[in-house]
Amino acid sequence: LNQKGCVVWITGLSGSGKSTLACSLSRELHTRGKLSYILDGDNVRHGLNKDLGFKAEDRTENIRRVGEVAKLFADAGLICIASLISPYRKDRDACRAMLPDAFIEVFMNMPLALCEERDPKGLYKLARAGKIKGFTGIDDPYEPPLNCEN
Ligand code: GGZ
Repeated sequence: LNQKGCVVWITGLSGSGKSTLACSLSRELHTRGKLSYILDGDNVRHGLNKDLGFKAEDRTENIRRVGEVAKLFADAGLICIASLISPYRKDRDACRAMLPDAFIEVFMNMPLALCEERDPKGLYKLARAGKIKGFTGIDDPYEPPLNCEN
């Protein structure tokens, strides 16, 4: 494998298109003969991080673990595409600090109103109805990047 590894870290609100971008990026890289691997909040939370919920310290631990695993993939020479809300700037910056020369932060700069309109899983509706507490963008913060690469 003649390939230098890196991490492409996609951050943004639920429903902003992170997973879709991760998937099309991975396909495009494949057609160019580059090996990549997607770490998605949704799938990682079913296995590695199934002990974690959505309170602030759990989200921080979720990001930390995914950052560590992403670094392992990058060290092995893969392009690791991490797709998580990752709402806190300090947590993303801590991941960047692990791979200062090989961390590409991509911000899905999608207005909340559009994410909410799409609401692919009906989660915003539940959050507005108070049936999910601490939903990012509704009653939990999202801190946009100040130093993203896009
Ligand atoms: C945000 C939540 C919540 C709360 C469940 N807040 O659109 P989805 O459904 O498929 O993606 C969201 C996913 C977020 O997981 P992450 O690991 O990316 O989050 S974080 O980086 O903040 O740790 C959403 C669903 O989980 N979900 N409850 N309260 N998103």
